[in-house]
Amino acid sequence: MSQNPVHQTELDTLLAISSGLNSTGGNDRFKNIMHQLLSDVCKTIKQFDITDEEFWLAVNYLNELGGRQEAALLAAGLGLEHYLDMRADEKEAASGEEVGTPRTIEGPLYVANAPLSQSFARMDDGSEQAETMWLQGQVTDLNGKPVAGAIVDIWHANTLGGYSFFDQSQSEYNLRRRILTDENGRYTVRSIVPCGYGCPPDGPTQKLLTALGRHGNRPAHVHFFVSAPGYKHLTTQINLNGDEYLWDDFAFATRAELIADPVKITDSAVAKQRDIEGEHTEVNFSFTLVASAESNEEQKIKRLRVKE
Ligand code: MBD
Ligand code: FE
Repeated sequence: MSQNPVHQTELDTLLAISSGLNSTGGNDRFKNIMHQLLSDVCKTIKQFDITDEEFWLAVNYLNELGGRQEAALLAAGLGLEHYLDMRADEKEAASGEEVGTPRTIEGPLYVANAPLSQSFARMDDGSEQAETMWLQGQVTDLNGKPVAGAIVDIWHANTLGGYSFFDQSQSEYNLRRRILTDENGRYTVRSIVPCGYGCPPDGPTQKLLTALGRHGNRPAHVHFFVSAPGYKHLTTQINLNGDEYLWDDFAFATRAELIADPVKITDSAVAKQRDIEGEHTEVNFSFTLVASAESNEEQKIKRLRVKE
């Protein structure tokens, strides 16, 4: 089928003007990106013969997404945040640099400036009837040398899969702490075993996922930022082994190297030593950091974050 050259020229002209290519001001990179994006959207409209109704449904969906502050949640759910990790991994592999603990997505639920403590912290406010989690590990470099004074910034959900701040029913900074590693590079926290997260069932992200025949669940996980002067910033998570969604995460964040095996501690002497009432769950996870070549690698990527 031959396309009408007149109409093609008309669309080309429209897209060039609408993306600012014919204007003097503005940002060139942004113009070129918008031009590609608009071309792709028009191509899709044509290919699927998108109706006016479908088009306005999509436009109003964007309003709904913004209204519920779920754009970053959808970016995770569509695998786009994971795609950024894939690209970062690829670049690292191509450069031949040594790698430490693998990265995985930050997700949309971080809150900056959680309480900072030395070596140890209790993360939960004691308000929930939950299994106690004793989480500990070491931060080392590629040679196994301990990194003292690293900041391990930890955040996770409660037993309902909710995160403090976003879940207004929780106390401020509940299940969010920053720990400075001790002289042996070690960190320890007492917390509660988290449950997996599920997208708000009445929200726009879940609505889109449902239309794709997908669920919006994540396995039980704990988020980490690990940073220290002279080392590349690490954004990662661990998954607790045994969760039904372990390899079916709607946000694609699971990696084999990031699975931790929860251990049931029944020895009352150990519990007493930790000042824990009875049986509890221990989780061990250690991190390997890579030395940074440039100081900007020591910081987490720039992104709008709560309380930052
Ligand atoms: C989460 O807890 C999360 O970590 C991600 C990536 C998306 C939604 C909820
Ligand atoms: Fe999470």
